Amino acid sequence: MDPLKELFQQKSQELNSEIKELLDEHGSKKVSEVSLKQVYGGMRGITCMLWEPSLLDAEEGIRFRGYSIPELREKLPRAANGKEPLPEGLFWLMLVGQIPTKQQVKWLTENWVRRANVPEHVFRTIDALPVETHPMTQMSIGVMAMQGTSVFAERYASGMNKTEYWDATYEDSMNLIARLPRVAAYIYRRVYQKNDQTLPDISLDWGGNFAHLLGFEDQGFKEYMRLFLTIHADHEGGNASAHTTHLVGSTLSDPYLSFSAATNALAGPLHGLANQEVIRWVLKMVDTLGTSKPTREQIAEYVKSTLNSGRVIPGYGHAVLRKPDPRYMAQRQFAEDNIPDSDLVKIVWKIFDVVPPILTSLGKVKNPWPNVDAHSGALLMHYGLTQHKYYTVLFAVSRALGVLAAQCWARALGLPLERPKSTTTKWLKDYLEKEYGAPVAEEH
Ligand code: HAX
Repeated sequence: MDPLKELFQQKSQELNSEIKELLDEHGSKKVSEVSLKQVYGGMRGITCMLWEPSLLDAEEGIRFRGYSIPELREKLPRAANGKEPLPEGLFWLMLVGQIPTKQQVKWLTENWVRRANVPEHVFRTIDALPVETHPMTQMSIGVMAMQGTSVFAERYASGMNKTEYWDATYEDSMNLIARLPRVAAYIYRRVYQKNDQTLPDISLDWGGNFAHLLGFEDQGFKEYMRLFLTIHADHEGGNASAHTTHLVGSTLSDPYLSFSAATNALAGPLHGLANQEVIRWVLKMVDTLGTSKPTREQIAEYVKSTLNSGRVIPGYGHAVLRKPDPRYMAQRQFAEDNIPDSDLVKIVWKIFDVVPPILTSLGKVKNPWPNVDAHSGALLMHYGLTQHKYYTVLFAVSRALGVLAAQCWARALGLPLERPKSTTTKWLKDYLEKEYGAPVAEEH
């Protein structure tokens, strides 16, 4: 058994016993209650799912196994001469709850290199799509095309014992994560580089090699990719891509099926597609205003015209966060340190000055602050990755780390099929009347 798998098995056996005791002793105690507003309001704030890799606090932002993003940038192993964390280290941390040593991360990088071979038919499947198909659709289909290689599906078909589900899920997760940069970069070069494909550089780490496969050898871009792939990896379990992975996986669909579904959730403009939408919106602003150095007043007018046309300001707001997103702040710091003179980056910073008071003045926006997607586009543009329809694919590659670590845990803990209760407005009205004697409106 490989060292990470062995450690995971040990940790999961420990947590399994802990959970058993917890449930035996406290199983019927309440941790959350549900209001009518939450039933109609997208289930915000209902604590009802287990997700071990990370936890989100509305004020403070995300913590991965207890570590904040600034702490991860400090503590996780880095590439030689690099300053940013290696995403491999974060995967290790999310899976087993321990910051890995440099040697452990080296082992993981090398292990993923060995698993990275993508079957040829996956590329032919992608090739069958019109080249103008959105890159996220190509990504989702590329992941699905690998499903025939699922260890979980194969072992399940031959009668796997349920105590071994975690092992097969671990194998699939490791293989899928290892292969993703190749599939994602294939799509990029197919769509934007006249299908001029390149080979992996097996001397590089996972993020560095992804940059190389995309065609970027600049060290600054490689460092940004490592940071990007680390900070987008997980945001606890309730966000749409994570929850989708969990829901689909809870039917014992294998990691390829559930992660492909997650990419479809990520492709929505209120979720991961927001990184594409932000840069489109900023570029349109520059175009409309006719200047690459707009004033705050000009930006404010543009923001108001977007709102007046019934659209959201992309990159702002969040379902849980109530402060500027630390993932935004980490990218801002990276830009301050590395590319403080970029016009686009300066616009992104000015937007941060302008948008929150305007959103607050609407009186309904719960979080007026920037989220992770507000900054990435300006950095990617600076390094020459200008094809914004591709940006969400980068997010997807990163998101695999968190959601697949969580799926390993779901299998190891034997989490059941997810099946919350839904209801109807009629049932709710009857219930309110019965329980509270509340007068309710007549049916229309
Ligand atoms: N611009 C304009 N209006 C906004 C807004 C924004 N950025 N954010 C929220 N609002 C509006 C909502 O549309 C809603 O209006 P209605 O009542 O008229 O429907 C109202 O404010 C209350 O919404 P909320 O409770 O503050 O926010 P939600 O939890 O419903 O939604 C969203 C959270 C992220 C979807 C929302 O803030 C939004 O649409 N933001 C812009 C899109 C975006 O940046 N998405 C990426 C989020 C981070 C992420 O998942 N990245 O992958």
